[in-house]
Amino acid sequence: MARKKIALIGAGNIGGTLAHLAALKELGDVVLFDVVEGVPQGKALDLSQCGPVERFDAKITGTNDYADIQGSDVIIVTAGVARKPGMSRDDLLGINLKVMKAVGEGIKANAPDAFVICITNPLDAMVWALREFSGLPHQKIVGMAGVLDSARFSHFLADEFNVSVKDVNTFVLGGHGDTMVPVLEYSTISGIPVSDLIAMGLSTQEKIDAIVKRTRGGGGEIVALLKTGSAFYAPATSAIAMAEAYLRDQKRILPAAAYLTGQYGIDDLYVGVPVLFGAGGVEKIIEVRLSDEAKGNLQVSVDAVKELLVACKGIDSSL
Ligand code: TXD
Repeated sequence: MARKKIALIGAGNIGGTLAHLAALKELGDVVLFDVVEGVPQGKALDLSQCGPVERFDAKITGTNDYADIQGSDVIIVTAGVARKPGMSRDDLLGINLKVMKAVGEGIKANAPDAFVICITNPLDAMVWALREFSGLPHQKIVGMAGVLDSARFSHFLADEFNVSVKDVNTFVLGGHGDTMVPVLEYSTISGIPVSDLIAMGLSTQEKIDAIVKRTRGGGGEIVALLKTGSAFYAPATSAIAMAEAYLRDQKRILPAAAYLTGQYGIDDLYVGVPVLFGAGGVEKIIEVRLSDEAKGNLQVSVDAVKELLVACKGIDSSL
């Protein structure tokens, strides 16, 4: 069987880490694409030289030419710019929307059969726009946020209860931003709901509320510490889990920004929900029962995503 091919559009912090992880896990050969000349080629060469030490079989190349992504099985998109001081959210939206247009056209022309994972922010709007520009079927393109947000939530809970992260399962739904919805009723430690653990006196509602708040601001906390960029190790790890679920037909249920057609009462929008991932891409949207509070919070999150789409349509009249 021929090796799979993974194209990474954007060879920045996340792109480089994605390439490293994909090679270590031998998911396939890797093509790093960026508009900046030299960077994808340099990173590819550096990463290739990990091979003799780690003993992985993966060809890693760097390019500035979309033709080199031809035949990709998976494409992970991190291309774009991050918000800089003095830049409004709309400025960022305008710049990254243009980037999505270029990337979407590159995918459409060269790798229309790929499974695409978008990471670029503002996530829920960018994955929607990338779908529009690429023309891909909706089940073949998703946004990565929920795996990362849930990982943050799980990490904080494992710390609070002083248990292994292996036993913690959490779900964060909704848009990727301050309005995301960590769903407590589906957050468990070895199957024990967090609410039961509170009742057992192992934590308090106040402490869990603070963890929920910290999860929502998880990205900002790291930006404030790094000062020159945003998180990249955990975002890359999260996207690789999604890519692996697709490539190895794992049938994993992971939270992701997927296209909804009425599920959760949401139509024609990309929002974070539990998704069954397999060789078909998004094989099923899982509709879990939600409390009235979670439903209300999800609605707030959906409204925030809708506002971004209105702004996108205002910027690009072809949308
Ligand atoms: O959970 C999530 N979805 C996220 C999202 C978590 C963390 C970071 N998130 C977002 O990912 C972040 O706000 C950014 O929008 C992306 C990428 O983050 P990264 O840390 O990798 O950013 P870098 O290091 O600035 O890399 C971006 C690269 C850089 O090399 C640019 O030259 C390149 O994108 N770039 C392009 N590549 C291809 N095509 C075009 N047009 C282009 N424009 C810039």
